[in-house]
Amino acid sequence: MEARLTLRLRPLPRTSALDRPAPRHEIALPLAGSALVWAEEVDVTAGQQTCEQLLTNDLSPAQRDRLSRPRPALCGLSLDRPRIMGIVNLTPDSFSDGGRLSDPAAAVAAARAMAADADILDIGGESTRPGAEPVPVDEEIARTAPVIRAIRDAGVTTPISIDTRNAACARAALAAGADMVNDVSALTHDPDMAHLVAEARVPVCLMHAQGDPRIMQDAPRYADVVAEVVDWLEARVAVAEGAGIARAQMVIDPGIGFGKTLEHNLTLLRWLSVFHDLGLALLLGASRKRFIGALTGVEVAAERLGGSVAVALHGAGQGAHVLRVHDVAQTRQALALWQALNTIDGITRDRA
Ligand code: HH2
Repeated sequence: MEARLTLRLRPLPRTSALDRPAPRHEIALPLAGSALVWAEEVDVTAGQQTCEQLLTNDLSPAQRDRLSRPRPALCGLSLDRPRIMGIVNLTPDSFSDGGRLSDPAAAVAAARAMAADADILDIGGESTRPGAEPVPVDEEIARTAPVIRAIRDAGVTTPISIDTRNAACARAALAAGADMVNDVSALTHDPDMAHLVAEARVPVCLMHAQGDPRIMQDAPRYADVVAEVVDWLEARVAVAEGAGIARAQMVIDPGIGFGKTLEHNLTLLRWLSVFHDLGLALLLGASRKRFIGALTGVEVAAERLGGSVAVALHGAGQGAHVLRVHDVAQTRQALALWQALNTIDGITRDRA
């Protein structure tokens, strides 16, 4: 017998530049607190099956609230427009920029330069690319904590996220001046991580992955990738809540490229707005990833700028709150245009 799928709401996102006519203000629902993206129609879905289409005024107050409520500020940043998380990989082996910042002074300089355009700096000392071997935690701490301390000593006040699956590394990073934890295992890798995040009262990104980085791309399989990723994240949110982490501190992420085929990645990107049904802030990390190379034939990851920007703008149009990217200045420029084009008759929260 087939397992029954949970019904989810998939708002159909609209922006001013792309849609005519202008929003009907009586029913236009801002998407997850966005000042630029809204929905008038919402599909009731079971996995990738649409069961029914509703207008937003057919929804219950609780459903409307879940889909539209402004998400709490993240590290002091309001989330009514997409925020850029700039990637600083302090690893010898990251898939697109490994080894570039092996010298701490170079890392600090790169982080300072990136801070001009990034809203958050995401600093990592362990590659989680497909096939990557785990790094001893002492080594991971030695790569990250001193650089975070040096960035703070250099006067950079941009919020810093530590990209780690290990509580000891997160603890050292927070002590050195980091503000949030980005855990690609969604607190499954290290049994101490949930407790640490709860105790430190910092935001945490919970990302979906199927399988460990070493083997995750071997043969990823889903009966319905949308249903499974949403359900899995919902369960991880419940575990995090049970461990004492406030929902206001949580960000969810479908984990593009983590145990997913090209088709899985594309499906999740097309269905991104369904993640707003969990009522949390949403992060998208697709920058330079392999699926962009697979679609375009661009083998060298660092040359996937155009594809990366295209996916970032798609994420913005689906109401993603945080875009995790390597090419920060270029993404900032693209978003500035996207924002300008969508502001003409875009809704604002007070008009909706
Ligand atoms: N992707 C990577 C690493 N961390 N964190 C979140 N929340 N979401 C992501 O999609 C994500 C992530 C992989 O990218 P990168 O850091 O460039 O590569 P590597 O893991 O090889 O260092």
